[in-house]
Amino acid sequence: MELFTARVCPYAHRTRLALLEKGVPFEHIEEDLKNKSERFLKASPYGKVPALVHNGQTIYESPIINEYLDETFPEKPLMPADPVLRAKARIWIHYCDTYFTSDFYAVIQNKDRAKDAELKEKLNARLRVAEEEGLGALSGGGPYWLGSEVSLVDLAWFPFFERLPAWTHYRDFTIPSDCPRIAAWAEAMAGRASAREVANDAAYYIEGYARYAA
Ligand SMILES: N[C@@H](CCC(=O)N[C@@H](CS)C(=O)NCC(=O)O)C(=O)O
Repeated sequence: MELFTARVCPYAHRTRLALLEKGVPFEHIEEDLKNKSERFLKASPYGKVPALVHNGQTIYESPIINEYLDETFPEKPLMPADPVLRAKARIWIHYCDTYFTSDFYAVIQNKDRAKDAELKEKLNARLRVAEEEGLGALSGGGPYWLGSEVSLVDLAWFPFFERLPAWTHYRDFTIPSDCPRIAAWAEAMAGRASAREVANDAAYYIEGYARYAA
């Protein structure tokens, strides 16, 4: 199994986390996204990481790769067995990709300082929904999104929180104080062996996002 990935990419981190959590061995291919290899472009029709090659098949798009891995390697499941909970898990992964990420990147990419407060408040509102309707409804005693077991929901969200030091550095953005469940969740996730293995330090992200934030 080959995984095309990039250290900077939160979506690629999702798949590295899933493979590590499941204990599935893989060949890690670090791709230079500014100078993409022929091999990568053959495996990734959109030219994006992550892309997985397994048994001669190419699978791409991080939520789809992660579900493929969970179904192909059913030991240590990362999705709940109950269909309703599976649907809820997908709803929160979809919320992350459809609503949260666009407002998250809008904060760091904004060039008009007069709009910073408004954009940060929009992002806070997204997080409050996740706090109440996501973790509040599903995590019980936690510490993970769906309770005591880590799931693909956690792996979908956490890579953005690992990058938070850059948002704090450039935009003074932190997890709002009325989202204590998210704060505790992010801490629990950061402590997992998988997260520690893929982690980059704050300085790496601060430098990496400088161009976005300028
Ligand atoms: N929806 C995709 C997003 C992946 C993505 O945006 N990857 C970025 C890096 S973070 C990429 O490969 N960009 C290269 C390019 O667009 O040329 C997923 O979930 O896998």
